[in-house]
Amino acid sequence: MERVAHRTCPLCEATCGLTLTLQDRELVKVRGDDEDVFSKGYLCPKAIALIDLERDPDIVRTPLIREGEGFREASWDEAFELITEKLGGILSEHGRDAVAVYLGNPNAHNLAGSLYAKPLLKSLGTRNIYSATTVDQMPKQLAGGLMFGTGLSVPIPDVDNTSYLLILGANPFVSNGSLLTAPDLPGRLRALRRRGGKLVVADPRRTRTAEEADEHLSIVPGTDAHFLFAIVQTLFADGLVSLGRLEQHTAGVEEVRALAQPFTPEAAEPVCGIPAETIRRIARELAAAKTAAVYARIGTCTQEFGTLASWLVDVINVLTGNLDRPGGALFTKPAAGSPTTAGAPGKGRGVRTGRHRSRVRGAPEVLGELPVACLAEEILTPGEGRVRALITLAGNPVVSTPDATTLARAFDALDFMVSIDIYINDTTRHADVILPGEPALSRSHYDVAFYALSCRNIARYSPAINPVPDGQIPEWQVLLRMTGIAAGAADATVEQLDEMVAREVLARGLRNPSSPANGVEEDEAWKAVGDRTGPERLLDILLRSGPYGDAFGREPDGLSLELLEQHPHGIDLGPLQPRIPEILRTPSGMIELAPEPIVADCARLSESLGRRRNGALVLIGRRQLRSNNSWMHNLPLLAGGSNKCTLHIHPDDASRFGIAEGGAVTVTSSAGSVRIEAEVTDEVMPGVVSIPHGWGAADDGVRAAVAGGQARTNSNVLAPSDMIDPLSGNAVLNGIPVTITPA
Ligand SMILES: Nc1nc2c(c(=O)[nH]1)N[C@H]1C(S)=C(S)[C@@H](COP(=O)(O)OP(=O)(O)OC[C@H]3O[C@@H](n4cnc5c(=O)[nH]c(N)nc54)[C@H](O)[C@@H]3O)O[C@H]1N2
Ligand SMILES: Nc1nc2c(c(=O)[nH]1)N[C@H]1C(S)=C(S)[C@@H](COP(=O)(O)OP(=O)(O)OC[C@H]3O[C@@H](n4cnc5c(=O)[nH]c(N)nc54)[C@H](O)[C@@H]3O)O[C@H]1N2
Ligand code: SF4
Ligand SMILES: [Mo]
Repeated sequence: MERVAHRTCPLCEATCGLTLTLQDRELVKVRGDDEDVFSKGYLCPKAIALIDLERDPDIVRTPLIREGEGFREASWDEAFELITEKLGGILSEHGRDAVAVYLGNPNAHNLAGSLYAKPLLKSLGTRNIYSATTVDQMPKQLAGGLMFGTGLSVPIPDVDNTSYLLILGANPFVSNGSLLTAPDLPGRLRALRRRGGKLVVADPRRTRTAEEADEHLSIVPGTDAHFLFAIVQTLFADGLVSLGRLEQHTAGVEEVRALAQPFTPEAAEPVCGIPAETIRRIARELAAAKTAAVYARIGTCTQEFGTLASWLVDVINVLTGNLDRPGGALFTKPAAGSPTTAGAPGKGRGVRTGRHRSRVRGAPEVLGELPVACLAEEILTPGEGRVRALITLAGNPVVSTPDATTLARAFDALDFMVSIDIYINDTTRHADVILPGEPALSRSHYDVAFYALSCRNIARYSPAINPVPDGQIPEWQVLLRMTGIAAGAADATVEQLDEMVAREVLARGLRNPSSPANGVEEDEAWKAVGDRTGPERLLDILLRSGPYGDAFGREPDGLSLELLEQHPHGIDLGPLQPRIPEILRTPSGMIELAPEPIVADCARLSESLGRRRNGALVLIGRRQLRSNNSWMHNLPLLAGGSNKCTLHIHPDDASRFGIAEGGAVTVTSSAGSVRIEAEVTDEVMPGVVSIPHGWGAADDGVRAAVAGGQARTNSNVLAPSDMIDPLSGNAVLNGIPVTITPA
């Protein structure tokens, strides 16, 4: 029987609404949902590949247990028994910190990870928590946290209304946006230009986004902080600083003025490669524009000065009076689960780092995590406190994080490893047990993470459209079973554990002074939630106790899951509104423009002002339209064509190093060496080479027939684990010194 269902795409941060056609349970057609309140029909090629994802024969659908070099299928009971025995043994013999966890990117894209990973971490009680965040956006979260007070205090550029947008280190025409949830971002950026606005892109590559912009600035990798500081210096020197309404809410302006002094455009030019007069002009344009926003993403985070660059982005937004005003950069007010709507408005505990440190190199904890660049050494270095067991949850660190070769070796040295994952890939092939989640269409969906970062306030829920296949267990239940095991309560039922989690989330919601449900009786609220269970119950609680919530009946017109169920195309809660001072959670109740840890790191940046490029090469990455980090190369609808794992190299460098188009090249860094095919192109600037990340390269024991048939190189073999941004612990994945020779 043919049927049609509406559903939010779970594959990237854009959260497009999809209209799916199914033949019985089989997905046969994917279109953009024209009636979706947010995406209005937009979709990208990845969404079509949901068809392949549902039917990929290589996907794991039953628990697997290691047997020799391979795996055998096992029952759930057998798998959980083995985990109880092994993990329980390690926990009781060696303590909580002996078990490490790595959380991957898809956790932010599904309700199981978004709602049930936290209880698992809590019951494990380990300090060895690692995630894709420290190869991604940790610098932005830390900078926002220090300035505004929570780990999710991230200003979002008002793309739909701004008249000037400066983008650094992001390529939304390919990535579809990050820390900026805005379906059809390409269309929104074109609309910006159509209404007379200006788009400027700073990137070492002439990306598709740069090609669509009014101006492309070729910037030397890793030097965004120099460039941005020179803009700040110009704003002060030219008397262009004007905070407007934020004046009374901002501390540290004079400190920033002093810090900016050495970073004149003339001093920045030889480091960042952008002419001094261009830097001055951009500063003046930003100040003169009716409204303007600076937006930066992965290229500016995964680098040496990631936190400083991320901080300077919002320093400029503040100094030009564009923070927290329409057309500038504003804070989302999410409907569910945000720390920016928790606690008393206007003041809070703020964000501190270094509450504990990594055992081997002493790297500080940031937002509860240690840098994933430390994981291999924590496993391989003998001694008290060594990591002996690992749980990976929807992550592929052997492909996504630094020094892949050493990390793979470390995983082989573990006493026990569990991977909750749907593929046997470069990471999970090292596991002792693999536990799969259920297919995407068998789960319900709500973007808890991304509606906290969207360019409008949005709420949209998609129910599961297929039953969970026989023999599979929903991922949220897998996580609860693991939670029980970690808590030493392996016999607790999923129902008991789920009720415990839900009671706690409810109690927290009712205690929250910012919640309209603050003070509602717990019994009354529990009754209002009725007999929902699992993610639906948690989501209902979060929505009803959230800022638009119905407060469990007290505000009858407010949000609830039931209301979202009646709106399959989503509910638009309106454009972003100013939230300062209400959103601030710093101890001072002010925007901290010059937070102490950041001020302390500025010396490192000043010292680097003397650096000159001396003909050496640096490596950067790039994303490809028809792929998604490491895990969609096995889908035939996305394979082939332009989706090639090649080394981009400028013609001048190709001739300098004797490299021919299509020729094989050996690329070497301090961490390792790879062989890859060259693609000579002036899209990259001279002195810079680029390899896309996400291509797993292991041959043995991986189950991915389509991906395995493509030429591929794991670029993170080249990323040294000792290169991190010291403040955030984020790995340096862009701007890695390399040498190349024809192979
Ligand atoms: N050199 C370089 N490295 C990078 C980057 C870069 O730009 N350059 N980018 C970084 C960024 S931004 C990110 S986010 C990270 C990503 O790093 P990771 O999150 O470690 O990697 P992914 O490729 O997203 O891996 C996702 C894993 O989840 C599994 N999976 C997919 N869906 C599900 C599901 O529903 N349930 C479960 N349990 N598992 C699932 C996949 O099989 C895969 O193993 O990579 C980072 N690495
Ligand atoms: N098709 C597709 N879409 C994706 C993903 C995917 O793998 N494929 N991954 C998703 C994920 S997890 C994320 S986090 C987002 C990321 O989304 P974006 O941040 O838009 O990611 P990229 O496309 O990698 O763009 C980063 C840009 O930074 C540039 N760059 C590198 N080094 C520097 C530098 O030092 N300075 C500056 N200014 N630029 C630099 C690179 O050339 C590149 O163009 O994309 C998401 N969307
Ligand atoms: S842009 Fe992202 S959310 Fe939209 S269809 Fe493509 S993968 Fe899905
Ligand atoms: Mo990411």
